[in-house]
Amino acid sequence: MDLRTRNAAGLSINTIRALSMDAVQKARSGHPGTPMALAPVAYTIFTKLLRHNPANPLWPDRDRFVLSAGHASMLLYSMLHLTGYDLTLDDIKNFRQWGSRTPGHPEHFHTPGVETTTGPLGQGFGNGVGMGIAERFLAERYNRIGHEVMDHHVYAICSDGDLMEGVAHETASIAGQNALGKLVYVYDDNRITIDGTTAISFDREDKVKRFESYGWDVQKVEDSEDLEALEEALTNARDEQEQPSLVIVRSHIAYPAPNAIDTAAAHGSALGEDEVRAAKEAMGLDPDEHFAVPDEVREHMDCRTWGRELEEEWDERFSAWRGEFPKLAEEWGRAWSGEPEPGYERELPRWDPTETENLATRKAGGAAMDAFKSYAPTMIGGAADLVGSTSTVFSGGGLFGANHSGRNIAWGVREHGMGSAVNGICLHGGMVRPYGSTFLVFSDYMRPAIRLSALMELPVAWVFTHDSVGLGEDGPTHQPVEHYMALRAIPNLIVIRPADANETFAAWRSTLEAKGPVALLLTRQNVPVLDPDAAAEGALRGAYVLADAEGGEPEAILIGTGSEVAVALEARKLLAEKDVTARVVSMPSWEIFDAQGQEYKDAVLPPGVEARVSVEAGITIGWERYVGFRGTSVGIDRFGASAPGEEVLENLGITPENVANAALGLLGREEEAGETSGTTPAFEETAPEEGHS
Ligand SMILES: Cc1ncc(C[n+]2csc(CCOP(=O)(O)OP(=O)(O)O)c2C)c(N)n1
Ligand SMILES: [Mg+2]
Repeated sequence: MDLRTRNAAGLSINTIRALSMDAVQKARSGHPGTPMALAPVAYTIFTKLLRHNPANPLWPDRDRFVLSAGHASMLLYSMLHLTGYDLTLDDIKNFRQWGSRTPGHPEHFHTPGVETTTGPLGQGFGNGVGMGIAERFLAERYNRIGHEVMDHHVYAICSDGDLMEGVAHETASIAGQNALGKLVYVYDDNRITIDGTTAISFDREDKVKRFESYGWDVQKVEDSEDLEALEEALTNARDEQEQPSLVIVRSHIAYPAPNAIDTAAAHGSALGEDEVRAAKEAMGLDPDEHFAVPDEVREHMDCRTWGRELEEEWDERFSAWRGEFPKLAEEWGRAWSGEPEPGYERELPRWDPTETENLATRKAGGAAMDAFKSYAPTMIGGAADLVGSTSTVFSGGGLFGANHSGRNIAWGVREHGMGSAVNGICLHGGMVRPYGSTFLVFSDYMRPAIRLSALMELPVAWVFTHDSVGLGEDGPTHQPVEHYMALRAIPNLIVIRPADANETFAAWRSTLEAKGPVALLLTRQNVPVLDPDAAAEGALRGAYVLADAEGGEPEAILIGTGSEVAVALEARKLLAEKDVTARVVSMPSWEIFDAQGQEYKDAVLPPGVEARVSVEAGITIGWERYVGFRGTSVGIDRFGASAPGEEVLENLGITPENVANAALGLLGREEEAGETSGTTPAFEETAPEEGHS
C-alpha cells in the first residue's frame, strides 16, 4: 500500500500511528515504534476479523484480543478508541498519567476492552492459550447441534520477547498438544529488541519449524504494509480449525519515521518532536496537528453498529438454545457468575478424629474436590505432571485433550505455562475457579503468573502440596522454606495452610468464596485430625483458638500453621507439666485473619499476653507481626536436608520441646521442658540479652 494513500483504510492506519506517536510524545514516555509498525495488523484484525461489540466488551461469545506485547499499549488504546469503545481522546491524551484509563501497560478491569494485563513478556501468549482452552471446553459442554452458543476465536499479537520467553514455549506446546484451533496469533518479526538486532540473540531459531513442531499452522507475510496479504493470511488462520495458527509478519519498527525506523531506540522512547513531524509528513498528515482523528476515519473504523448486530445475532442463537435446553442454560448462568452451585458446602464431609486419626492434608484436599465437583461443572485444571502426588484430579471428569470436554488438564512439566494458562481460563469467563497444582517448592517456577493473578484479582486456585521439609528424603531441592513468606508477600493473594483434614475443607470453602486468587499449601505427610467443629468454623476466620489455657488467661500463646499446629499442641502439654498455661492458636491464613474485626483478633491474640511463640517450618522473617517484639519464632532459616521427614524436622528444630522451651524462656523460667534440638535457634539465641546495648 502506498503510504500516502488517502483511502479510508490508509488514512485510518496513519491515524493509529499518529495517535500513538502523539500520546507517547506528550507523556514523554512510552513505546511508539511497535504501534506504528503494527497499525496495519491491528487495523485488519479489529475491523475485518474480530467479532466484537465495543458497546459491550463483556459479551460472552466475543472474540478475544490479547496484546501480549503489552509495551505496545498505545496500539491497543488507539484501536479501542477508534473502534468505539468507552475510551475517549482525553483518555489517550492522559496516557501513562496517574489515575488515567491508559496506563503504561494494558491493565485488565481498568480499561474497557482490555482482556488481560500484559507487559511481562510471554504471559499474554499463555493467557490466550488458556482462553482457547476455556472456549473449547465451554463449546463442548454447552453447544448442541444447530445451537452454537460458544464459538469464537482468540487473537493475539506477540513480539520477539514474547516468543523468546520460556512461558511461550510451554504454552505453545500445550496449545499444539490440545489442538486449540481457535487461536490466531501474529508474531511481529521486526528483528529488533531493546538490546538491538535479534541477530545477536534470536536468529538461529527457526520460528516456522519451531511452531510447526508444536503442531501449529504457520504462515508468513513478508511485508506488514501489504493489507491484502495480511487479511488473507489472517483469514486462513481463522478458518484453520484443527491447529492453532501463527502468522509471522515481517515489520519495521517505527515505520514510517525516517530516522527512527529499524532502531532499538524506537522501542521505548518518545521519537522527539522533529521525528514525529517527519513521520507525519511522510504519511501526508499535517505535522502541526496533534491527536487528530479525521471524521472519515471515525466513521470508517467505528465497529459499534456491526458489533451490535453480531451480539444481537448471538442473543437470538442463545435464546433459541435456552428455550430448548433450559437446564443447561441455568447451569450456564451459574457458571458465568463464577460461583459453585449453592449447597456444595454441605457435601464436604467432616473428619472425625476417633475414626481417622491421621490424614495428609493433600488427601483431604482431594476428598474435598471430589465432594464439590458436581457443584462446579465448569471448574477445570490439573497438575504439572504430579496429579497423583497433589491429589487434584476430578475423578470421572475425563481428560482434556483430543476431547475438549475433559475437566482434567495434563499440563505436563510446565509450571510456568500452567500458571499463565490458568489465568487465561479464568479471564475468559464462564469457568469457575480454574486451578493448577504442583509441589510448593516449584511455585517459584510459576511466580510470574501467580503475581499476575493477584494483580488482576483473578478467582483462581493454586494448589501446592509437599509443603515443608517434612516431605523428607527428596532433600533441599524439593523442600520449601522461604515459600510461605514469599507467597504471603504478594498483595491480593490469600495463602491458606490448613492444619488438618477439617481445616482443609474450610480452606477449600474459603477458596471457592474468595474474590481473588488463593494459594492452598498442603502436606505430603499425615497430620493428626483435629476437632471437626473447632477446625472447620475457626479456619474460616483465618486463625482461631484451638486449645485454650485451662482455667483462665493464658500465660503464653503458641501460634502454629499447617503441620506445625500439631507441634504446638504437644508443646502445650509439655508446658502444662511445668504449670504454664498456654493457648494454641491455629492460623491457617494471615490474610483471612487480618481481614477480621479488631475484637475478634484481640480475642484470639489478647494484647496483654506478650509471651508468644510462632512455629512454622519455614523462614521466620515476618512472624514479628503476630508474636511482637517480646515474642519469638521457631522456624527454619536455612535450607533443608535429605533424610526421612521426621528426622529433618527434628534436626532443624521443629519440635514440641523447642517450642515449649522458647515459651519458658520468654516467661523468664530457667528450667526446660525437654532437650533442645536442631540448628534452629530456640529462645537462647533470639531473646534480647540482659545488659545488651
Ligand atoms: C519478562 C520481561 N522481561 C523483560 C521485559 C522488558 N522488555 C520490555 S519489551 C522488551 C523487548 C523488546 O523487544 P520485542 O519483544 O521484540 O518488542 P519490540 O520492541 O520489537 O516491539 C523487554 C526486554 C519485559 N517487559 N518482560
Ligand atoms: Mg521485536
